[in-house]
Amino acid sequence: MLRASKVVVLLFFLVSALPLASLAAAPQTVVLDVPGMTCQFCPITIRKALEKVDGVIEAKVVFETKTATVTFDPDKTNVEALIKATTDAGYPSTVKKP
Ligand SMILES: [Cu+2]
Repeated sequence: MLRASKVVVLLFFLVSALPLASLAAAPQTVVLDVPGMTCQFCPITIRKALEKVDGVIEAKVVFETKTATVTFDPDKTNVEALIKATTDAGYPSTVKKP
């Protein structure tokens, strides 16, 4: 009886620890300045390039402000990789200064 309850407690700890472990990699968001956009179709090219990067959760590219707002998993990718992706697509970018 005592041993069985210990197993239950142990299982409870294991199960409750799992969501905490996945929370450790909280998504990050970065805003990139992409000054090379020249028309309404440039954002589509840039968005597709960013979404190809493993770890990118969401990319919003706005022509009017010439910015790309990217949400990504910091365990899988980083800002340097995002900048490389837009640059390789023909649109060099930099981290937007607040
Ligand atoms: Cu264009």
